[in-house]
Amino acid sequence: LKQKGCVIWITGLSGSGKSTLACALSRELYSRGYLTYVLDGDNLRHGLNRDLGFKAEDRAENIRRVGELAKLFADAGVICIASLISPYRRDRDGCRALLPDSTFIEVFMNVPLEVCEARDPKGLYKLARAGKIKGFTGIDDPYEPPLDCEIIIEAKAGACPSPPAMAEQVISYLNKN
Ligand code: GGZ
Repeated sequence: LKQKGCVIWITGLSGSGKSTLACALSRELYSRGYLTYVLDGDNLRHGLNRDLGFKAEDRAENIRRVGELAKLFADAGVICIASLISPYRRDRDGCRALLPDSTFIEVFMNVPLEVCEARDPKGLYKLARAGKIKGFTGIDDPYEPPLDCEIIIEAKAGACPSPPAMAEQVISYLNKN
């Protein structure tokens, strides 16, 4: 392998584009000859983490497990792309602490709630507003934005970067660092 393993940790609200970025990034890196693997929160919740719900302790355990898993991939030399809401700073910092310096790259999807809610790809915000889902991040559950992350993807209503543009922003960071 001509690459060094690392973890690219994508955090942000539901509907902020985490999975879209993870997928675009993985494809683009693959086409450039890099080995990647995507760990997606929503997918893992159907298998490895299917015993977990959405209260704070469960989210913490979800993030902890995925952090440990991501570390194993990075140890094996893979560029591991993890996309989870990971709403608590403490939990994200716990994952960072598992990895050698500069091999944990935190990417914040800085997308206003209004934009995520307008997208509402799975209709979950609508259900949360109607009180049919309780403890939905951004509605009646907290999201703590990173204070000091490596990359911020900015989007606003009417100004959202395309998936390839988001991927390029991450790749240019990786190339520089
Ligand atoms: C947040 C929820 C909830 C609640 C179900 N809060 O956008 P999605 O649908 O496809 O992805 C979200 C996913 C969140 O899983 P994570 O493992 O990323 O969450 S965390 O990091 O906070 O542990 C969303 C769906 O599950 N979903 N209920 N109450 N998102």
